[in-house]
Amino acid sequence: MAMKIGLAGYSGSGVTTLLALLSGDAGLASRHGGPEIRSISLNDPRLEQLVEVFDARKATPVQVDVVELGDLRPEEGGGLKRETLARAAGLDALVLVLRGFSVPTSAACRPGAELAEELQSLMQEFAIADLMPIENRLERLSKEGKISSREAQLLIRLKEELEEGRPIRGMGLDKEEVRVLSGYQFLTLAPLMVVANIGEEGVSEPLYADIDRRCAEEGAVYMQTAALAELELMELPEGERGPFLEELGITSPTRDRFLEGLFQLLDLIIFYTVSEKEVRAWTVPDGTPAVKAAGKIHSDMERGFIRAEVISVRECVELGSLAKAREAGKLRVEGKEYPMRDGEVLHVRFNV
Ligand SMILES: Nc1nc2c(ncn2[C@@H]2O[C@H](COP(=O)(O)OP(=O)(O)O)[C@@H](O)[C@H]2O)c(=O)[nH]1
Ligand SMILES: [Mg+2]
Repeated sequence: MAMKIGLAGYSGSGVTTLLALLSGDAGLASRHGGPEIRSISLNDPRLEQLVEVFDARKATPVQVDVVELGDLRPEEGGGLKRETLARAAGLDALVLVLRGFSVPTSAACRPGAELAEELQSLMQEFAIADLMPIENRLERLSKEGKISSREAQLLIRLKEELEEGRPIRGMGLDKEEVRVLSGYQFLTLAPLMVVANIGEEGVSEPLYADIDRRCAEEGAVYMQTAALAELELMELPEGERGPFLEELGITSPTRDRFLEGLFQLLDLIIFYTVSEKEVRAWTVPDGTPAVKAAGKIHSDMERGFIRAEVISVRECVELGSLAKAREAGKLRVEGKEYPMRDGEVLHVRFNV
């Protein structure tokens, strides 16, 4: 299953422009329909190398589904709107887009002036949206005389936190508590990335320090983009973009930095499976036991796991095949608990 990332921000902050840039679908930016979803795949030189070495017929990169959440205003009396909740179901991370560029129609707006305030205000809205279903549920539980139940007691703790404007994610809930809450789709529980859409003007050092510090406090990954300008450059042939990107201070494309940021936020690594039929990239949290990584490929592989054969992509490319790697004694044999690291080829021996 592809990762699912939610994109949200105040209207006019550049959410759709960012999605257009991330997906390479420039036409999206001028469409003004409802919220959209795009699947984007990771540029992955290691995958390309493996495809070449194995002469594979198919290459499957890491895919990320990016969903615009759309309208964030709470439904009267009950949390986020039904459509918004549906789009937010099962998010792996939440990305907030802040408007840091000036608009000609509002003279009062200084570029990047209030990034930290805008973040604060967005988080406040999410906190309110998360509060509403809690209040409704607590009312029900109280009427039913279940206010001392574990669920009610947990909800009361969440309520106190949210009323202070603090996100649930910072509460250090344990796995069991998170499981109890999984039906609610709380947005302040999702890992957070912040994208400041700062436009061509850039952002001053003190403002940068301010928003950077706020994000660090929230455990959020922070990045900057000039979404519209970079999108306009997409019209140029790839080879001609360099100097213009440099002028904008863009060292690597937003799309790449966005995905890097996500990987950092979710502590993910990539491992690969290889055959002539298909070379494929998979993501798991850093240090995931080999048997769980195997389960990601197929549940039978987890159930009937015998051992893992592991080699780094670099060595695998050098040696040219798994058979040769085995001959050269470079294919390591590892057990169930072996912690997977970034950039390894995994071959699972299993029996069901
Ligand atoms: N100057 C400037 N305008 C931008 C930038 N990003 C988006 N815009 C413009 O801001 C307006 C709103 O953008 P849009 O992506 O539709 O915002 P959304 O409402 O958050 O989806 C559009 O007219 C965009 O062209 C930017 O980086 N600089
Ligand atoms: Mg939009």
